[in-house]
Amino acid sequence: MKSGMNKKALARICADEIEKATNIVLLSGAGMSTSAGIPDFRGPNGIYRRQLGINPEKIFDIDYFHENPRFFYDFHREFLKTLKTIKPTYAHKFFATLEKNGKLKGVITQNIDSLHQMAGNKNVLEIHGGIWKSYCIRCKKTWNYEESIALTFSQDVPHCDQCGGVIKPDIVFFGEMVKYLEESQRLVKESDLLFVVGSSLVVTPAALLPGLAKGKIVIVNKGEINKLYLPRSGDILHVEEEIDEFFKSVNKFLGYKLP
Ligand code: CNA
Repeated sequence: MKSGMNKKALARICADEIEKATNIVLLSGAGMSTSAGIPDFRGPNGIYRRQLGINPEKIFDIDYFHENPRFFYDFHREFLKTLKTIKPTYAHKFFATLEKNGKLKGVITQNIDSLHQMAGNKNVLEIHGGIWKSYCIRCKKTWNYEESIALTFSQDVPHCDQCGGVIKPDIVFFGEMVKYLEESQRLVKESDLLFVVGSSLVVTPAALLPGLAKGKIVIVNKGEINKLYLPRSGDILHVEEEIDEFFKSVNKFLGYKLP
């Protein structure tokens, strides 16, 4: 695993790899959105560092949701309010531009903030679900985005009008199955350049995906990452830089016009 070079040298290597590649895939994590104003989990200002009285890891714990859904909904309302005010980051726009130029085949995201779609990416696999719909955990009735938002802000804990069950957004909690796993695995296997951006690589099965890559892997993450599942013999470049700043440097060599 190469690293330790200066930012400009790393950016040059990265730009060269992008120029050579024809099948780029991005695996993104919460670090990709921190500069937009959404805290991550494990970074220095992450949600896991908050003093909430209850272990913050329980916010997305399915067993705890069944026990105390209000804890999640108090957090979720704040998250939805934040989403109304934010915009895609430089890095989101950079990867949307790579897709527009036929270089990037898809984004596999662990994020639920929809910033990739806002930036213009079309092929986005939200493996941890998203905020687009919600459903009753008892009778499985579903509500679309607008209905879900209205319910979330009109009731402390939204309940089903059909059976009285608790409503849950279609976000994958710890203890639930991820979505689009086979499609994600296929994308990674077929890629000739995999970017892993803003992820601590702690959460599985997302963290297992880079292990399937046959081409080069570029990890851009400032802060500790879990290297346990990374391929031992793979061609991996680890860039420990601030994400937006790094991709600005990369684009100095490529010259893409960003939206
Ligand atoms: P994580 O475990 O919080 O890791 C994020 C990593 O990014 C950390 O190592 C940080 O140090 C690093 N980082 C943060 N900001 C920057 C930056 N500007 N430049 C460089 N590095 C930075 O997050 P993962 O995505 O690995 O964990 C998976 C969880 C987080 C998924 O289940 C997500 O749903 C969940 N999550 C998503 C969001 C979102 O949708 N934006 C927000 C918070 C958590």
